[in-house]
Amino acid sequence: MSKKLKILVFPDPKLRTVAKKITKFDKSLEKLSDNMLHTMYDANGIGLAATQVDEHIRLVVMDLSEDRNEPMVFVNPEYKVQKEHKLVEFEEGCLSIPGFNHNIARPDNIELKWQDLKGKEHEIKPEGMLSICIQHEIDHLEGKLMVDYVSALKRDRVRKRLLKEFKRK
Ligand code: GNR
Ligand code: NI
Repeated sequence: MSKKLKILVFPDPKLRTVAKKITKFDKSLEKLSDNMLHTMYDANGIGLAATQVDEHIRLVVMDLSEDRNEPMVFVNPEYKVQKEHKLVEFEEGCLSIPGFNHNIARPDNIELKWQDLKGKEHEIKPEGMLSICIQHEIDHLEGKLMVDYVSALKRDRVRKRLLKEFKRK
């Protein structure tokens, strides 16, 4: 059975941890990705990085399907921005910053590499939501959050609100 994990909320300093590369492709990695998918579905998210559940390894789960039945797992995901690219804005949300949505500009043309749970390597040029979402998730693995793209005033406002809201929760 999979377990629901606790999602860290900004400004928890643990969200600033840089995640370590995964080198062991074992049962415990499978189990964590199952638990992360369960946690993501329960929270109605489209993606989740291990950092958000206080596991500081380079693991991301995602499901971009309408019916929420196409789980994806990315181990050690990395991307390169293509020379030919535009910045495209999209209104993003984050399970670690509840109630905060903001337009974030990201490159639309990337080359993505990752490994699966068996350690096999994959490479694609993603488009649309996959491109946006994987960049958002890789930011988490680097300790970076959506609030880092907005003004200090907005960041401070959301920080204060969430500190109050999540005090002793
Ligand atoms: O559920 C999520 N929705 C979303 C919408 C637009 C851009 C990125 C995302 S990811 C987010 C889940 C989350 O916080 N992942 O880290
Ligand atoms: Ni997020």
